[in-house]
Amino acid sequence: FRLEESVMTDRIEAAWNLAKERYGEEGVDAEAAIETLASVSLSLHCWQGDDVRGFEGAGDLTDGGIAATGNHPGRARNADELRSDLDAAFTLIPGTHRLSLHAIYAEPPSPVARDELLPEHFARWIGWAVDRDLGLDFNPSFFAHPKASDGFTLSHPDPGVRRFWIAHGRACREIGAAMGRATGSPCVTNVWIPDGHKDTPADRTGPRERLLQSLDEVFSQELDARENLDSVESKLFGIGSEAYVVGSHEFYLGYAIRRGILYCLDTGHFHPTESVADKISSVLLHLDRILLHVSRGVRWDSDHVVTLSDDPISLAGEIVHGGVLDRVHLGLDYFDASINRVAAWIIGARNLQKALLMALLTPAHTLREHERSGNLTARLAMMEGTKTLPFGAVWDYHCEREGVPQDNAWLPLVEAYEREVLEARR
Ligand code: RNT
Ligand code: ZN
Repeated sequence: FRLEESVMTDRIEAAWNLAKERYGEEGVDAEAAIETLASVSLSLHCWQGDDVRGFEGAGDLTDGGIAATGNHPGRARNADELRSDLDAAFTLIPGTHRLSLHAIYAEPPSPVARDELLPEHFARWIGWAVDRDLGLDFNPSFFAHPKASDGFTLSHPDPGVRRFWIAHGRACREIGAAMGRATGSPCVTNVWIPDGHKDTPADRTGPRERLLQSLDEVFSQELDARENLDSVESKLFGIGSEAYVVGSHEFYLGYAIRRGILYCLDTGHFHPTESVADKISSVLLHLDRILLHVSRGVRWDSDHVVTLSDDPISLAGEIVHGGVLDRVHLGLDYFDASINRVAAWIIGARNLQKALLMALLTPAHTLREHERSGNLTARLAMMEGTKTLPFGAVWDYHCEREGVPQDNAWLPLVEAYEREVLEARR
Protein backbone atom coordinates (compact mmCIF):
# COMPACT_ATOMS: atom_id res chain seq x y z
CA PHE A 1 0.00 0.00 0.00
CA ARG A 2 2.05 2.92 -1.26
CA LEU A 3 1.27 6.57 -1.71
CA GLU A 4 2.35 8.61 -4.68
CA GLU A 5 4.83 11.31 -3.77
CA SER A 6 2.47 14.12 -2.80
CA VAL A 7 2.93 17.46 -4.50
CA MET A 8 1.88 20.65 -2.81
CA THR A 9 -0.38 22.15 -5.41
CA ASP A 10 -0.42 25.89 -5.98
CA ARG A 11 -4.10 25.95 -5.15
CA ILE A 12 -3.64 24.38 -1.72
CA GLU A 13 -0.76 26.67 -0.95
CA ALA A 14 -2.56 29.81 -2.10
CA ALA A 15 -5.63 28.89 -0.04
CA TRP A 16 -3.41 28.23 2.97
CA ASN A 17 -1.72 31.60 2.67
CA LEU A 18 -5.04 33.41 2.55
CA ALA A 19 -6.37 31.36 5.45
CA LYS A 20 -3.28 31.98 7.55
CA GLU A 21 -3.73 35.70 7.00
CA ARG A 22 -7.41 35.56 7.90
CA TYR A 23 -6.72 33.65 11.13
CA GLY A 24 -3.96 36.12 11.90
CA GLU A 25 -6.54 38.91 11.85
CA GLU A 26 -8.35 37.03 14.62
CA GLY A 27 -5.17 36.69 16.63
CA VAL A 28 -4.76 33.00 15.80
CA ASP A 29 -1.43 31.53 14.69
CA ALA A 30 -2.42 28.90 12.11
CA GLU A 31 1.16 27.70 11.67
CA ALA A 32 1.39 26.96 15.40
CA ALA A 33 -1.99 25.22 15.24
CA ILE A 34 -0.89 22.67 12.64
CA GLU A 35 2.42 22.14 14.40
CA THR A 36 0.55 21.26 17.58
CA LEU A 37 -1.86 19.04 15.70
CA ALA A 38 1.04 17.17 14.10
CA SER A 39 2.34 16.32 17.58
CA VAL A 40 -0.91 14.77 18.87
CA SER A 41 -1.17 10.99 18.77
CA LEU A 42 -4.48 9.19 18.65
CA SER A 43 -4.86 5.63 19.88
CA LEU A 44 -6.52 3.64 17.09
CA HIS A 45 -8.62 0.73 18.34
CA CYS A 46 -7.64 -2.53 16.67
CA TRP A 47 -11.14 -3.94 17.12
CA GLN A 48 -12.74 -1.91 14.31
CA GLY A 49 -10.85 -4.16 11.89
CA ASP A 50 -12.53 -7.45 12.77
CA ASP A 51 -15.79 -6.52 14.50
CA VAL A 52 -14.29 -7.16 17.98
CA ARG A 53 -13.89 -10.89 17.34
CA GLY A 54 -10.25 -11.45 18.20
CA PHE A 55 -8.42 -14.64 17.35
CA GLU A 56 -9.45 -17.05 20.07
CA GLY A 57 -12.20 -18.43 17.90
CA ALA A 58 -14.70 -18.75 20.75
CA GLY A 59 -17.24 -16.66 22.58
CA ASP A 60 -20.10 -14.45 21.56
CA LEU A 61 -19.49 -10.71 21.57
CA THR A 62 -22.98 -9.89 22.79
CA ASP A 63 -22.10 -11.82 25.97
CA GLY A 64 -20.20 -8.64 26.73
CA GLY A 65 -23.10 -6.32 26.11
CA ILE A 66 -21.66 -4.90 22.90
CA ALA A 67 -22.37 -5.72 19.27
CA ALA A 68 -21.00 -4.96 15.83
CA THR A 69 -23.65 -5.02 13.11
CA GLY A 70 -23.22 -5.20 9.34
CA ASN A 71 -21.89 -7.59 6.72
CA HIS A 72 -19.40 -5.60 4.73
CA PRO A 73 -16.88 -8.00 3.19
CA GLY A 74 -13.24 -8.02 4.23
CA ARG A 75 -13.17 -8.47 8.00
CA ALA A 76 -9.62 -9.26 9.12
CA ARG A 77 -9.53 -12.97 10.01
CA ASN A 78 -6.08 -13.13 11.55
CA ALA A 79 -3.40 -10.86 12.94
CA ASP A 80 -1.50 -10.52 9.66
CA GLU A 81 -4.62 -9.31 7.89
CA LEU A 82 -5.41 -6.94 10.74
CA ARG A 83 -1.88 -5.51 10.68
CA SER A 84 -2.06 -5.08 6.91
CA ASP A 85 -5.37 -3.21 7.26
CA LEU A 86 -3.97 -1.05 10.03
CA ASP A 87 -0.94 -0.22 7.89
CA ALA A 88 -3.32 0.94 5.19
CA ALA A 89 -5.28 3.09 7.64
CA PHE A 90 -2.23 4.63 9.32
CA THR A 91 -0.84 5.61 5.90
CA LEU A 92 -3.91 7.77 5.27
CA ILE A 93 -4.11 9.47 8.67
CA PRO A 94 -1.72 12.40 9.16
CA GLY A 95 0.69 12.08 12.09
CA THR A 96 2.25 9.37 14.25
CA HIS A 97 -0.16 7.35 16.33
CA ARG A 98 -0.76 4.48 18.70
CA LEU A 99 -2.57 1.18 18.50
CA SER A 100 -4.90 -0.06 21.20
CA LEU A 101 -5.00 -3.87 21.42
CA HIS A 102 -7.31 -6.18 23.32
CA ALA A 103 -6.15 -9.39 24.98
CA ILE A 104 -8.20 -11.45 22.50
CA TYR A 105 -5.74 -10.40 19.78
CA ALA A 106 -2.92 -12.50 21.27
CA GLU A 107 -0.95 -14.78 18.96
CA PRO A 108 0.17 -17.71 21.13
CA PRO A 109 1.69 -20.73 19.36
CA SER A 110 -1.12 -22.85 20.81
CA PRO A 111 -4.28 -21.74 22.64
CA VAL A 112 -3.61 -20.08 26.01
CA ALA A 113 -6.20 -19.35 28.70
CA ARG A 114 -6.72 -15.65 29.36
CA ASP A 115 -5.40 -15.91 32.89
CA GLU A 116 -2.12 -17.28 31.52
CA LEU A 117 -1.39 -14.72 28.83
CA LEU A 118 2.18 -13.44 28.66
CA PRO A 119 3.97 -10.59 26.88
CA GLU A 120 5.55 -13.10 24.48
CA HIS A 121 2.08 -13.86 23.10
CA PHE A 122 2.09 -10.31 21.77
CA ALA A 123 5.66 -10.39 20.46
CA ARG A 124 4.62 -9.98 16.83
CA TRP A 125 2.38 -7.02 17.62
CA ILE A 126 5.16 -5.42 19.66
CA GLY A 127 7.74 -5.97 16.92
CA TRP A 128 5.37 -4.54 14.33
CA ALA A 129 4.68 -1.47 16.48
CA VAL A 130 8.36 -0.86 17.24
CA ASP A 131 9.22 -1.06 13.52
CA ARG A 132 6.64 1.63 12.81
CA ASP A 133 7.33 3.80 15.83
CA LEU A 134 3.77 3.29 17.07
CA GLY A 135 2.89 3.44 20.75
CA LEU A 136 0.77 0.63 22.13
CA ASP A 137 -2.18 0.63 24.52
CA PHE A 138 -3.80 -2.45 25.95
CA ASN A 139 -7.10 -3.83 27.25
CA PRO A 140 -7.86 -6.99 29.18
CA SER A 141 -10.86 -8.71 27.52
CA PHE A 142 -13.61 -9.44 30.03
CA PHE A 143 -16.18 -10.53 27.43
CA ALA A 144 -16.83 -13.11 24.70
CA HIS A 145 -15.82 -15.94 27.01
CA PRO A 146 -17.66 -18.85 28.68
CA LYS A 147 -16.73 -17.45 32.09
CA ALA A 148 -18.47 -14.18 31.19
CA SER A 149 -21.55 -15.70 29.60
CA ASP A 150 -23.84 -14.98 32.56
CA GLY A 151 -22.89 -11.33 32.40
CA PHE A 152 -20.53 -11.12 35.37
CA THR A 153 -16.72 -11.16 35.63
CA LEU A 154 -14.82 -9.25 38.34
CA SER A 155 -18.01 -8.82 40.37
CA HIS A 156 -19.18 -12.42 39.93
CA PRO A 157 -20.73 -13.99 43.05
CA ASP A 158 -18.58 -17.11 42.52
CA PRO A 159 -15.09 -16.51 43.96
CA GLY A 160 -13.59 -18.98 41.46
CA VAL A 161 -14.86 -16.98 38.50
CA ARG A 162 -13.64 -13.77 40.10
CA ARG A 163 -10.21 -15.32 40.65
CA PHE A 164 -9.95 -16.20 36.97
CA TRP A 165 -10.75 -12.67 35.85
CA ILE A 166 -8.47 -11.12 38.49
CA ALA A 167 -5.63 -13.26 37.15
CA HIS A 168 -6.50 -12.09 33.64
CA GLY A 169 -6.38 -8.45 34.73
CA ARG A 170 -3.05 -8.95 36.47
CA ALA A 171 -1.56 -10.73 33.45
CA CYS A 172 -2.70 -7.90 31.19
CA ARG A 173 -1.05 -5.21 33.29
CA GLU A 174 2.25 -7.00 32.90
CA ILE A 175 1.69 -7.27 29.18
CA GLY A 176 0.94 -3.54 29.13
CA ALA A 177 4.18 -2.82 30.98
CA ALA A 178 6.11 -4.98 28.49
CA MET A 179 4.53 -3.02 25.63
CA GLY A 180 5.46 0.26 27.29
CA ARG A 181 9.02 -0.91 27.83
CA ALA A 182 9.45 -2.08 24.25
CA THR A 183 7.95 1.02 22.64
CA GLY A 184 9.48 3.52 25.08
CA SER A 185 6.08 5.09 25.71
CA PRO A 186 3.73 4.24 28.60
CA CYS A 187 0.98 1.80 27.66
CA VAL A 188 -2.48 2.75 28.92
CA THR A 189 -4.08 -0.50 30.08
CA ASN A 190 -7.81 0.06 30.33
CA VAL A 191 -10.22 -2.13 32.27
CA TRP A 192 -13.76 -2.32 31.03
CA ILE A 193 -16.10 -5.07 32.27
CA PRO A 194 -19.65 -5.77 31.11
CA ASP A 195 -21.01 -6.77 34.53
CA GLY A 196 -24.63 -5.86 35.09
CA HIS A 197 -28.26 -6.93 35.24
CA LYS A 198 -30.82 -6.96 32.48
CA ASP A 199 -33.60 -6.36 34.97
CA THR A 200 -34.01 -4.57 38.28
CA PRO A 201 -31.43 -5.90 40.72
CA ALA A 202 -32.33 -6.88 44.26
CA ASP A 203 -28.85 -5.98 45.45
CA ARG A 204 -26.96 -3.05 43.97
CA THR A 205 -24.27 -2.95 46.62
CA GLY A 206 -22.93 -6.52 46.71
CA PRO A 207 -21.58 -6.61 43.15
CA ARG A 208 -19.97 -3.20 43.62
CA GLU A 209 -18.27 -4.33 46.82
CA ARG A 210 -16.96 -7.40 45.01
CA LEU A 211 -15.78 -5.31 42.06
CA LEU A 212 -13.92 -2.99 44.41
CA GLN A 213 -12.15 -5.90 46.02
CA SER A 214 -11.32 -7.57 42.72
CA LEU A 215 -9.90 -4.33 41.29
CA ASP A 216 -7.73 -3.89 44.37
CA GLU A 217 -6.27 -7.30 43.64
CA VAL A 218 -5.83 -6.57 39.94
CA PHE A 219 -3.95 -3.35 40.73
CA SER A 220 -2.01 -4.53 43.78
CA GLN A 221 1.23 -5.12 41.89
CA GLU A 222 3.31 -1.92 41.61
CA LEU A 223 4.29 -1.21 38.02
CA ASP A 224 6.52 1.53 36.66
CA ALA A 225 4.35 4.43 35.46
CA ARG A 226 6.83 5.01 32.64
CA GLU A 227 5.74 1.63 31.28
CA ASN A 228 2.13 1.10 32.27
CA LEU A 229 -0.71 3.46 33.18
CA ASP A 230 -3.89 1.93 34.59
CA SER A 231 -7.31 3.09 33.54
CA VAL A 232 -10.92 2.12 34.38
CA GLU A 233 -13.93 2.69 32.11
CA SER A 234 -17.49 3.25 33.29
CA LYS A 235 -20.74 2.62 31.48
CA LEU A 236 -24.40 3.46 31.87
CA PHE A 237 -26.02 0.41 30.29
CA GLY A 238 -25.36 -2.30 27.73
CA ILE A 239 -27.16 -5.04 25.86
CA GLY A 240 -28.32 -7.34 28.64
CA SER A 241 -27.34 -4.85 31.34
CA GLU A 242 -30.08 -2.31 30.73
CA ALA A 243 -31.18 -2.02 34.36
CA TYR A 244 -27.90 -1.98 36.24
CA VAL A 245 -24.19 -1.73 35.44
CA VAL A 246 -21.85 -2.53 38.32
CA GLY A 247 -19.03 -0.29 37.02
CA SER A 248 -21.00 2.94 36.83
CA HIS A 249 -19.66 6.47 36.44
CA GLU A 250 -19.76 7.20 40.18
CA PHE A 251 -18.14 3.86 40.99
CA TYR A 252 -15.15 4.32 38.71
CA LEU A 253 -14.64 8.04 39.14
CA GLY A 254 -14.39 7.45 42.87
CA TYR A 255 -12.14 4.46 42.35
CA ALA A 256 -9.80 6.28 39.97
CA ILE A 257 -9.48 9.22 42.37
CA ARG A 258 -8.89 6.94 45.31
CA ARG A 259 -6.12 5.02 43.52
CA GLY A 260 -4.72 7.87 41.45
CA ILE A 261 -5.18 6.00 38.18
CA LEU A 262 -6.76 7.10 34.91
CA TYR A 263 -10.47 7.28 34.35
CA CYS A 264 -11.79 6.46 30.89
CA LEU A 265 -14.70 8.51 29.61
CA ASP A 266 -16.34 6.78 26.66
CA THR A 267 -18.51 9.30 24.83
CA GLY A 268 -21.17 6.62 24.24
CA HIS A 269 -21.50 5.70 27.90
CA PHE A 270 -23.67 8.50 29.25
CA HIS A 271 -27.23 9.72 28.92
CA PRO A 272 -27.61 11.04 25.37
CA THR A 273 -28.15 14.62 26.53
CA GLU A 274 -25.19 14.56 28.91
CA SER A 275 -22.06 16.37 27.68
CA VAL A 276 -18.84 14.44 28.09
CA ALA A 277 -16.96 17.60 27.10
CA ASP A 278 -18.31 19.26 30.22
CA LYS A 279 -16.90 16.53 32.45
CA ILE A 280 -13.26 17.01 31.48
CA SER A 281 -12.57 20.17 33.46
CA SER A 282 -14.14 18.64 36.56
CA VAL A 283 -12.50 15.26 36.38
CA LEU A 284 -9.05 16.72 35.70
CA LEU A 285 -9.22 18.74 38.91
CA HIS A 286 -9.01 15.43 40.73
CA LEU A 287 -6.97 13.22 38.41
CA ASP A 288 -3.62 13.67 36.66
CA ARG A 289 -4.70 12.00 33.46
CA ILE A 290 -7.73 10.60 31.72
CA LEU A 291 -8.39 8.36 28.75
CA LEU A 292 -11.09 9.15 26.23
CA HIS A 293 -12.90 6.60 24.12
CA VAL A 294 -14.24 8.79 21.38
CA SER A 295 -17.26 7.15 19.83
CA ARG A 296 -20.62 8.20 18.43
CA GLY A 297 -23.80 6.96 19.95
CA VAL A 298 -26.91 7.06 17.79
CA ARG A 299 -29.86 6.93 20.20
CA TRP A 300 -27.87 4.51 22.37
CA ASP A 301 -24.29 3.32 22.84
CA SER A 302 -24.22 2.19 19.23
CA ASP A 303 -20.50 2.74 18.54
CA HIS A 304 -20.93 4.47 15.19
CA VAL A 305 -17.94 5.98 13.38
CA VAL A 306 -17.01 9.41 14.76
CA THR A 307 -18.28 12.24 12.55
CA LEU A 308 -17.37 15.90 12.71
CA SER A 309 -20.40 16.78 14.80
CA ASP A 310 -20.76 19.17 17.72
CA ASP A 311 -19.78 16.54 20.28
CA PRO A 312 -16.17 15.89 19.23
CA ILE A 313 -15.80 19.59 18.45
CA SER A 314 -16.73 20.63 21.96
CA LEU A 315 -14.70 17.77 23.41
CA ALA A 316 -11.62 18.98 21.51
CA GLY A 317 -12.35 22.55 22.57
CA GLU A 318 -12.32 21.59 26.24
CA ILE A 319 -9.03 19.73 25.87
CA VAL A 320 -7.23 22.34 23.79
CA HIS A 321 -8.51 25.48 25.50
CA GLY A 322 -8.21 23.87 28.90
CA GLY A 323 -4.50 23.37 28.16
CA VAL A 324 -4.73 19.66 28.98
CA LEU A 325 -3.71 18.03 25.70
CA ASP A 326 -0.82 16.32 27.48
CA ARG A 327 -3.10 14.91 30.20
CA VAL A 328 -5.74 13.40 27.94
CA HIS A 329 -5.10 10.15 26.08
CA LEU A 330 -7.19 10.25 22.96
CA GLY A 331 -8.51 6.82 22.07
CA LEU A 332 -11.13 5.86 19.53
CA ASP A 333 -13.78 3.24 20.24
CA TYR A 334 -16.37 2.25 17.67
CA PHE A 335 -17.02 -0.74 15.46
CA ASP A 336 -19.06 -0.57 12.30
CA ALA A 337 -19.22 -3.73 10.19
CA SER A 338 -21.51 -2.21 7.56
CA ILE A 339 -18.84 -0.17 5.76
CA ASN A 340 -15.24 -0.65 4.70
CA ARG A 341 -13.46 -1.12 8.03
CA VAL A 342 -10.24 0.59 6.94
CA ALA A 343 -12.25 3.61 5.86
CA ALA A 344 -14.04 3.56 9.22
CA TRP A 345 -10.72 4.01 11.02
CA ILE A 346 -9.62 6.77 8.66
CA ILE A 347 -12.90 8.69 8.80
CA GLY A 348 -13.13 8.63 12.59
CA ALA A 349 -9.47 9.44 13.21
CA ARG A 350 -9.38 12.27 10.70
CA ASN A 351 -12.58 13.69 12.14
CA LEU A 352 -11.15 13.76 15.63
CA GLN A 353 -8.07 15.48 14.23
CA LYS A 354 -10.26 18.02 12.46
CA ALA A 355 -12.10 18.70 15.70
CA LEU A 356 -8.75 19.29 17.40
CA LEU A 357 -7.63 21.59 14.60
CA MET A 358 -10.85 23.60 14.87
CA ALA A 359 -10.16 24.04 18.56
CA LEU A 360 -6.56 25.03 17.87
CA LEU A 361 -7.80 27.62 15.36
CA THR A 362 -10.32 29.18 17.73
CA PRO A 363 -9.51 32.61 19.20
CA ALA A 364 -10.08 31.18 22.67
CA HIS A 365 -8.16 33.92 24.40
CA THR A 366 -10.42 36.64 23.01
CA LEU A 367 -13.55 34.63 23.81
CA ARG A 368 -12.45 34.23 27.40
CA GLU A 369 -11.67 37.92 27.69
CA HIS A 370 -15.17 38.77 26.50
CA GLU A 371 -16.55 36.39 29.08
CA ARG A 372 -14.46 37.78 31.91
CA SER A 373 -15.43 41.33 31.11
CA GLY A 374 -19.10 40.34 30.94
CA ASN A 375 -19.50 41.00 27.21
CA LEU A 376 -21.59 37.94 26.53
CA THR A 377 -22.91 39.37 23.28
CA ALA A 378 -19.41 39.53 21.87
CA ARG A 379 -18.70 36.03 23.16
CA LEU A 380 -21.66 34.58 21.26
CA ALA A 381 -21.11 36.69 18.14
CA MET A 382 -17.45 35.65 17.96
CA MET A 383 -18.12 32.00 18.65
CA GLU A 384 -20.53 31.96 15.75
CA GLY A 385 -18.27 34.09 13.57
CA THR A 386 -15.44 31.63 14.08
CA LYS A 387 -17.41 28.80 12.53
CA THR A 388 -17.06 30.14 9.00
CA LEU A 389 -13.35 30.96 9.11
CA PRO A 390 -11.42 29.08 6.35
CA PHE A 391 -10.74 25.97 8.40
CA GLY A 392 -10.76 23.60 5.41
CA ALA A 393 -7.83 25.36 3.74
CA VAL A 394 -5.71 24.82 6.84
CA TRP A 395 -6.70 21.15 7.10
CA ASP A 396 -5.91 20.54 3.40
CA TYR A 397 -2.52 22.16 3.80
CA HIS A 398 -1.81 20.12 6.92
CA CYS A 399 -2.63 16.88 5.08
CA GLU A 400 -0.40 17.80 2.16
CA ARG A 401 2.45 18.76 4.43
CA GLU A 402 2.10 15.49 6.34
CA GLY A 403 2.21 13.61 3.05
CA VAL A 404 -1.31 12.20 3.15
CA PRO A 405 -4.12 12.75 0.64
CA GLN A 406 -6.87 15.32 1.14
CA ASP A 407 -10.37 14.40 2.21
CA ASN A 408 -12.14 12.64 -0.67
CA ALA A 409 -8.75 11.86 -2.27
CA TRP A 410 -7.87 8.99 0.07
CA LEU A 411 -11.05 7.07 -0.70
CA PRO A 412 -10.00 5.74 -4.15
CA LEU A 413 -6.93 4.23 -2.49
CA VAL A 414 -9.05 2.42 0.09
CA GLU A 415 -11.42 1.29 -2.66
CA ALA A 416 -8.49 -0.18 -4.56
CA TYR A 417 -7.35 -1.92 -1.37
CA GLU A 418 -10.85 -3.31 -0.97
CA ARG A 419 -10.84 -4.70 -4.52
CA GLU A 420 -7.35 -6.12 -4.36
CA VAL A 421 -7.12 -7.33 -0.76
CA LEU A 422 -10.38 -7.28 1.19
CA GLU A 423 -12.61 -8.89 -1.43
CA ALA A 424 -10.30 -11.91 -1.59
CA ARG A 425 -11.20 -12.70 2.04
CA ARG A 426 -14.11 -15.04 1.65
C1 RNT B 1 -17.77 -1.21 25.77
C2 RNT B 1 -16.62 -0.33 26.04
C3 RNT B 1 -15.27 -0.92 25.72
C4 RNT B 1 -15.26 -1.71 24.43
C5 RNT B 1 -13.89 -2.10 23.96
C6 RNT B 1 -13.94 -3.23 22.98
O1 RNT B 1 -18.98 -0.57 25.94
O2 RNT B 1 -16.78 0.88 25.36
O3 RNT B 1 -14.31 0.07 25.72
O4 RNT B 1 -15.88 -1.02 23.40
O5 RNT B 1 -13.07 -2.35 25.00
ZN1 ZN C 1 -15.08 2.23 25.35
